[in-house]
Amino acid sequence: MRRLTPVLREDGVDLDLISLIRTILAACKEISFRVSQGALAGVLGSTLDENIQGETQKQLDVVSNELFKDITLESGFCRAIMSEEEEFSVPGNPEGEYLVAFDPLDGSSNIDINSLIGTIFSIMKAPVGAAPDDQDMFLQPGTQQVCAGYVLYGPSTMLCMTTGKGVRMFTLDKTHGGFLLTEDKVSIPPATKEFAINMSNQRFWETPMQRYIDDLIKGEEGKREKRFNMRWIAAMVGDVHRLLCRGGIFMYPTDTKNQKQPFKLRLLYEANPMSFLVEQAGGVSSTGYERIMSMTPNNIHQRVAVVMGSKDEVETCLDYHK
Ligand code: AFP
Repeated sequence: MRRLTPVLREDGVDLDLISLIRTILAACKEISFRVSQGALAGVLGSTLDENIQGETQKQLDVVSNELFKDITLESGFCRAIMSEEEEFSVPGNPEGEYLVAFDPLDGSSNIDINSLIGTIFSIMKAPVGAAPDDQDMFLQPGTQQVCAGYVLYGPSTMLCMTTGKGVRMFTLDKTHGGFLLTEDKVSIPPATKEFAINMSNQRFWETPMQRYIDDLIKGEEGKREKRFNMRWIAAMVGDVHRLLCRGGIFMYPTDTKNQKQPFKLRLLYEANPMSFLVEQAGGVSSTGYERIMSMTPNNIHQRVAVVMGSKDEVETCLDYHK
């Protein structure tokens, strides 16, 4: 592992952070290649194991996790990393400046049907003097993220990223292997007529969410006086990509389907990075009751309720929760 001292460019940009982001993109390009090979790479289907979340692991989940983990740790820029697929954080270089939390392959149920999936990542600074095996380093609010993004493996492979100065999208040019800037200033329209929620859970939601969705479904005949459309990709990365492109509201609210687990989405490597992107693009992100990025996590695999997207629509939804 190489010795790291932060090197700042004249404009204050940390060159180590740029190198770390490049490393992450190298891992994602490799995952993109495996994903595009599908059955030819022999990585479809499930393993015999469950991950720490108690969910069946797909072979591609495991392959992507190993690739992402090995490449980021090998770079030497990370004090530690943590992943949806790992029970504990994994120590890295004691002199590494950064922490990376990631979901190597979000939307696992889409793998075998050749539908949208992606890698989500969040980068934070490692606290000064903290040991690489100190897992509590990761328990920082989302406001401490220095970079967040995702790589979407769709008809084209796209990177969407923020370092806190707006959101940019890039498209992977497979002819020369680079991510080319294709959207310089992503901006979510404040109003929308599109919502995304798993309607099959309706009877398990809290009353405010039931009432809000009822009013959307009533369309022009209800108090909202306009017709709404619904979309559900079953991969947060795909649903959030859509709202970053054309607006919308995405929700995975509290439910009583499983009494032991009232929330579905993970704070550190799903909700926080997506909230950073959404807020940087002019949207709003909340649990329904509080700003997601202000929450101090109490464990590395903590789950939260999520309501995010177009500002006016999310605020309307939050009014139902007051
Ligand atoms: P994985 O992280 O296991 O791939 O799950 C994906 C996800 O957490 C999120 O990306 C989706 O929005 C959500 O699950 C879909 O959940 P449903 O099973 O309720 O459609």
